[in-house]
Amino acid sequence: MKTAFITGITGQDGSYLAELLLLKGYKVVAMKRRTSLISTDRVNHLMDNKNFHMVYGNLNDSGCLHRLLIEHKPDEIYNLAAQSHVRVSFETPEETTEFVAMGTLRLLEAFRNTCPKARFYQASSSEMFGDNPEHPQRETTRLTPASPYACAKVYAHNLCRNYRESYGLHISSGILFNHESPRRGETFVTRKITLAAARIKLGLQDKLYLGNLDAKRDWGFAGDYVAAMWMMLQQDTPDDYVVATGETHSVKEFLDAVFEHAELDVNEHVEISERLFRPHEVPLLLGDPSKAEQAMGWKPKVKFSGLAKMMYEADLEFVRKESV
Ligand code: NAP
Ligand code: F7E
Repeated sequence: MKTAFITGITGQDGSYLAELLLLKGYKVVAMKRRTSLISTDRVNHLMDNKNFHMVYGNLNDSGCLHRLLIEHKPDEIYNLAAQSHVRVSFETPEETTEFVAMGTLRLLEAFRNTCPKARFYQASSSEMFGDNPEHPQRETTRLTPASPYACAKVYAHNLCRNYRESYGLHISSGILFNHESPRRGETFVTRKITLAAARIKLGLQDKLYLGNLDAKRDWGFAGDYVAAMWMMLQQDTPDDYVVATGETHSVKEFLDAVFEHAELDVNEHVEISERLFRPHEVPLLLGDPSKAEQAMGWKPKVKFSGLAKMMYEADLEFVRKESV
């Protein structure tokens, strides 16, 4: 039985990845940090699985990371933990850098010193392309990060390549474009829209405040994207891959798709708030996933309108249950 070690288990991707690995027969050792409120909603359904082991840890704590890797001897390490909100990274740049950049360095050192035969996945991001107008963006596109979050991800991405080349380690970075799901954090724009639409539909909310509606993103489904993470670690040779749908849509298009499906009027319920604009916007992300498709046979199954409907329907159900 293979053992996988996952950081960021309480997040969106951690939960889908753990499900996938358990189905594939892995033992999953999942690291969570201590929080004052219980944060395991996304993985509570896995707690009874005898192959799922939750352990406390933090990317801030080198000693703890070393101890966990020595104790559990993983075959695969998935580094998903991060302060992952771009706008928040402008408000907490030091904390974001500490977790995203230094946290990755600490985990890489623990990996190199304790279990160098393991395989390592790094959660890199399309935000690293920042405001580079060149598109579609691929593995070779120049990185011009436009936020503290993206700068920290570029550091971690470069460090992973450096450790791979310097020490011959099996490290792959997935440059994942935005991926969403009913488990997406409620402050990311897609989930904010689907949750608000559901609440408006059920008469529990009237207004939805949004920022820049013109930004364009390449949105896919998180369930499809965690499969690409696993595939990367099954390759004989480690490498970096763009994971995307190859389609881009504006925030306005996502809003319209959801409100149309919900039979709601955008003009009646949506207002623009300057407060929600960012100091520096990433105007357009569009990925070219052809390398992932050719090398690993990876293809997204869910596309834009299917994703919008899936998220809205799930939120309608969620809000109904919540309001009983
Ligand atoms: P998410 O939902 O925000 O989850 C982040 C996870 O990291 C949470 O479990 C969080 O724990 C944990 N975490 C934060 N700081 C930590 C620390 N110091 N020590 C240990 N754990 C810590 O993010 P996601 O959407 O699943 O994304 C997963 C990874 O992919 C992240 O690295 C993100 O930056 C990257 N990424 C995401 C996307 C996307 O579109 N979703 C695209 C590209 C890359 P708490 O629950 O305690 O906060
Ligand atoms: O913003 C605009 C906002 O916060 C998308 C993270 O997972 O994907 C995510 O980062 C767009 C931006 O995601 C609101 O200005 C308008 O242009 O959903 P988001 P993000 O910043 O693209 C990347 C790949 C990651 O790596 C990150 O970890 O939507 N927007 N109005 C808004 N955004 C938010 N959050 N809230 C609004 O009200």
